Amino acid sequence: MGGLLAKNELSQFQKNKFLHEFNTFFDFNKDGVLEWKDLVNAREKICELSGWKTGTEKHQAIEAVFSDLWRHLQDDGDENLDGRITQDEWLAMWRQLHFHYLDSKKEKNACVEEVEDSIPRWLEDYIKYKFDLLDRTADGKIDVDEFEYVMTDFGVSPKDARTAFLLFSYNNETQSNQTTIDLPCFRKLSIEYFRSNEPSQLGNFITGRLDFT
Ligand SMILES: [Ca+2]
Ligand SMILES: [Ca+2]
Ligand SMILES: [Ca+2]
Repeated sequence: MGGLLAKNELSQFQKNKFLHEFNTFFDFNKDGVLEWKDLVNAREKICELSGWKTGTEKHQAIEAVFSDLWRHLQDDGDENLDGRITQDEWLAMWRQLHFHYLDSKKEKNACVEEVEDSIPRWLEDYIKYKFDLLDRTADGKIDVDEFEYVMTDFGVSPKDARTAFLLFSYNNETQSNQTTIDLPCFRKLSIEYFRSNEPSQLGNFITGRLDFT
């Protein structure tokens, strides 16, 4: 029985990916806890990077995205309701999603494609937000220069960012031009990042880090 539970648990490899996401893209003041002010800092940094001034349509749109994101994170992640999401609470939230995913797969008559494609609303919005953040020219595609530009701003080395992009855009069958990534492809790779326990999967490189083992 213990063996069965352990089999379903998040692996260290998966935990490393979730913690990397937490530390790089959420916990802005690097104090190990996620709070509303981290999201405000992230939001303002992005507005500054993009030249979106307070009161403009773009600024208001991203305010709404971040408010929604925080509400969902609190609902799903803040177990003791103190307005702070610790790393343990963060991992517990992903563990719940992981268990839910494994349960759905076991359900009778489960449609495999639907299960693989199903993620919570907030994660859907978050992936879209990240895509928009990376797509600096707003043409619906991410290229290697855009990826490097944004990732280095989040502390990734230019070399790692470029290598990661070349890896995850490699052999991308959904694109005619293999040097760019569109939203459906980015979404698929992101789901792989949040779900896969297989180090060779291309989605693992979507945050610009090359090794989580
Ligand atoms: Ca923090
Ligand atoms: Ca908490
Ligand atoms: Ca672009």
